Amino acid sequence: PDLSALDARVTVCRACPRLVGWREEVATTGRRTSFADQPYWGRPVASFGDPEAPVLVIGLAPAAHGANRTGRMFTGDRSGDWLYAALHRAGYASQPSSVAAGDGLRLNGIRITAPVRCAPPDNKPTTEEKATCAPWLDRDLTLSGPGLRSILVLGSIGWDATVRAARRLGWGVPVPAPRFGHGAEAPIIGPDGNEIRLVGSYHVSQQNTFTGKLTEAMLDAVIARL
Ligand code: DU
Ligand code: SF4
Repeated sequence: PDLSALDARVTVCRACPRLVGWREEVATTGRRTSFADQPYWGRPVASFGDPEAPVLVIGLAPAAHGANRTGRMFTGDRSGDWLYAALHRAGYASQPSSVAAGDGLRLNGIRITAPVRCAPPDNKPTTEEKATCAPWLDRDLTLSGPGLRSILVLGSIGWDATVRAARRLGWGVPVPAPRFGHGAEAPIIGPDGNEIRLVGSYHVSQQNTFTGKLTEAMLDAVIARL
């Protein structure tokens, strides 16, 4: 599927006034001292990885000083350190770290996207912002859907967004809607009648990894199910 046109379009979206203001403020006057000598991306973040991937990872939204700085999903922050290390252990990532868009990292068999493409204040998009960004996820899923075998969703916001998107696209979603939890699993029937395994994981944010709510072993175990 040709995801490059979608990626190009999403990166110039300005549909959410509050998020446009925030992503640009962080990128100009709000830069972290440790990154003060770097340009910040400050725009919506495209999906990243293998365009033919049978496995999709769906997070939440770019981090203000992570992907909003580097321009690549989960790149340049602690969440990404966790995620890419795990993807490397599982053989999906060519290297264990993801520090900058030009670091040579390649993903094989996996692609990463998010239901909200701009960094939100406090990592909390509003209901309206989630709805405004939903068509980008729909398009992403439409293009990758026929070849999809599984989707790893990090956190409940991504889970609900994915379930709703699948419904809108007319994919087969169990009723009642499957509920999020770490290790939750639900079968979804994709556009070609392909069964897509939806797998939930606690998000790789520091809130979960620092406190031990999400351990490396727990993350490896859900990735092994993809
Ligand atoms: O130009 P390209 O080789 O199609 O790569 C575009 C983009 O996607 C680049 O950042 C590498 C990444 N990518 C990947 O991670 N894994 C693939 O199998 C193909 C592309
Ligand atoms: Fe556009 Fe999504 Fe960013 Fe809103 S969050 S401005 S819809 S890319």
